Amino acid sequence: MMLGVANSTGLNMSLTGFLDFATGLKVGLVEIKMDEPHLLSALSKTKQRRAIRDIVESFNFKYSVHAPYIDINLASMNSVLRKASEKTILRSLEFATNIDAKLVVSHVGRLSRDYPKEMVTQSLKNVISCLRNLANFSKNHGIIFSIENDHKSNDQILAGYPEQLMFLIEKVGCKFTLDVGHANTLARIETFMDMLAEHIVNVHLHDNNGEQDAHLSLGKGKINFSAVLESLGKTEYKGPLVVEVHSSSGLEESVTLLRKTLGKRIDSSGNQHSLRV
Ligand SMILES: [Mn+2]
Repeated sequence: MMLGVANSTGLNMSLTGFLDFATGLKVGLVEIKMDEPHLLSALSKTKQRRAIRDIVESFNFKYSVHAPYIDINLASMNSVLRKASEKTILRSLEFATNIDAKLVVSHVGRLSRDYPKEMVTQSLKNVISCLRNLANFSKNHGIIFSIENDHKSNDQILAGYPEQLMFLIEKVGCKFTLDVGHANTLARIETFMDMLAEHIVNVHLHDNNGEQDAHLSLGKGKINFSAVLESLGKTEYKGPLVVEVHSSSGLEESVTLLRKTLGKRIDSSGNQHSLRV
């Protein structure tokens, strides 16, 4: 398993600043979350895309790409917004090919609580259509496309519970990013591994108390990470473990804690993304 970290908009760091920080943590992988305004511009401007590629290539990390999720909704009933969302994620897949990232993760989106529950069926049809296009593009470009499990929300979630994820993954033919913190707001984390182990290609780690999606440092909430990592080990998962904590001190503490917990099971060589396809 390779240890990684993800940037987040709340950190308010430049890309170079974050990659310098990750270098100090001695992790092998960085998951680039594209929602930072200076990264979003790479989706529409060639010059900016090249500048970011140059920065990324000047560091010695493996990279994965987290497609934008802010304002993005593949489940929108508004086809103009839905198509713009699909296009944004498609551009993120193109960006991944530019920086030689082999894995992209995307959120699925939600149906607003203001719609009647019956509309979930139509919303799911829309989601599946978008995700199939994105999965096909990924397949043609040698990228592993994964969807991430959602957390508890007042809106109608379509990819939160293991059954929902299984349905989408089978319909679309994509892979799964297990977000352990999100899972903890909805069901027993082990249930996700029991049902979806063969599809997991990426794992996000952060803590919470089971209610809010707080992205706390590992150990600051109620998740038993030793137990989670042991269960994950039993599934023979060998992919990235990406710390997705929303503070720089929290990222640092969490990486230290994971090193202690995992010891030799971490691949720090940075040589190869060990992903099952
Ligand atoms: Mn996540």
